[in-house]
Amino acid sequence: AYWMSESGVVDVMLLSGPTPARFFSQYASLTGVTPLPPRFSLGYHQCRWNYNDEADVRYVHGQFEALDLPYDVLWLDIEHTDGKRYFTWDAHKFPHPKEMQLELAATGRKMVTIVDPHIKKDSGYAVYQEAHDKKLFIQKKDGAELDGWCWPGSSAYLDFTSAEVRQWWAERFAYDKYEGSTEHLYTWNDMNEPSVFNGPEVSMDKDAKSLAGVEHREWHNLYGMYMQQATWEGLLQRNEGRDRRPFVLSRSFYAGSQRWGAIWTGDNACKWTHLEAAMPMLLSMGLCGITFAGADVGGFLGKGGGYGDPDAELFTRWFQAGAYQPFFRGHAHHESARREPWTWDDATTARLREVAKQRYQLLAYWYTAFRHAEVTGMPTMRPLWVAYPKDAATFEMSREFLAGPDLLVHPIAHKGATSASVYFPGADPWYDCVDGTAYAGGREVRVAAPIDKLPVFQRGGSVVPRQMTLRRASALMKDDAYTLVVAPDAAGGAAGELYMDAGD
Ligand code: NBV
Repeated sequence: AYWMSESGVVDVMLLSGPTPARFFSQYASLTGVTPLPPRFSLGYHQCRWNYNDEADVRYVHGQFEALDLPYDVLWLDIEHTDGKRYFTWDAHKFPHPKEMQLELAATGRKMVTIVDPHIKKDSGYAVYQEAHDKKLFIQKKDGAELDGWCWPGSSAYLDFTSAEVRQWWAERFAYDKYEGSTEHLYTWNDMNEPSVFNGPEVSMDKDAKSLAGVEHREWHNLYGMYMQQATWEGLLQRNEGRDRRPFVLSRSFYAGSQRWGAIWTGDNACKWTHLEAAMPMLLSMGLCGITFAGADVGGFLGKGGGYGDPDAELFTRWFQAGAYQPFFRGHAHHESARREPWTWDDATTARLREVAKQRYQLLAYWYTAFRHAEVTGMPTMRPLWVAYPKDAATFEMSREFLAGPDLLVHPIAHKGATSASVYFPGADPWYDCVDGTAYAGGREVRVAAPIDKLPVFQRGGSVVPRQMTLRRASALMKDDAYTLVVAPDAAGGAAGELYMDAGD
């Protein structure tokens, strides 16, 4: 291997393992872990660029309610703002943002708004004017405020590498500063590479300067992480001592970003190959400590982005895969056709409901896996070799993976496929999660996978907790009973774990 650095010294650390588990805890001791996410954030997230106005939000939310489709969070993209001035609302489309959030919160739902790092240069926009007066923006080589082109037009970029700027940014999330926000509102940081449309490689000039006088080439890869950190601090601080876990999604990340929330893989496209590619991408991110990760379900770029819109088959397969990946969010480009779970036919809606139900049945299992990640650094979504490091057949395998310690998942990522060749690692049997069929370990077997079936198997020797009552949101499951599904190993034994707390 070789490394190249644009700006000086490369620090190389060798982690000695020797087991994968030891490696993860060594890496976590260097870069940190993902704190246990709020439980709602492990549910299904419904996003689109854009949900147009309050009526649209009510319609989408109402459909999930009416059709008994579980979801936890509804997302608003850039058009919800007043001219891409973040921390504001378009007064015509969203005149009553608080009431809207409270209405959704009454059924246990949360909302997320997007807050990007480019700040519109407009003296009438308080966020810009205050940051300008306090000189909190990145500078050009000559010391003048950097000017970059992004969604709002001419924009300035806060220097998130500065602790003082991060604290100032965190204060923007106070309920009296971010008007129209409530404790049910969380945050999405996009474009934080940082993305500058008219800059070199769609970013800033390499010799742009931070407030400490350090060139952009030095901190380029850190910018997104520091922004996510500042946002995270804001969501913590807004509760003034009432300890509530933040949720922040970021597009850009670095080693250590796992401490500040979730990451998604950016603008994928509506193509079978991108559904397939999500697996090695998310597995790689997990190996690098980023365990709360997901890819846009359905593929972000649809018709408008030069691709097709997902048909019922592709969307169903994607939804199945996403339901077993750590961060589960449907998202779509604004020029693509609507693709909420009811936009195909009734049979598809019923299938998608079943898939979402499986996700919600397993929320406590995911929560427990995230608790482990917090304590040990063990990723929640893992390649097979992490658990079977002596089985060479698993070393290059990314067409199937382990969701938590005990579930083997083999998403269908090929058009028209109705069966799959599943490799069952180890010496213990694996049990089909739907019908209980047992498969001996150490063999590859072709299993049926009609459109309503995602091949998922429980490891012999495990106990998996499930909550079997169908609820439309995680908050409503608080007092529901647990069903412990016991899958015996070859010697007839099984063990499992269940971590519970208040969830927030
Ligand atoms: O904010 C608009 C989009 C967003 O929906 C997407 O998820 C991001 O990755 N954003 C990129 C900017 C425009 C992309 C064409």
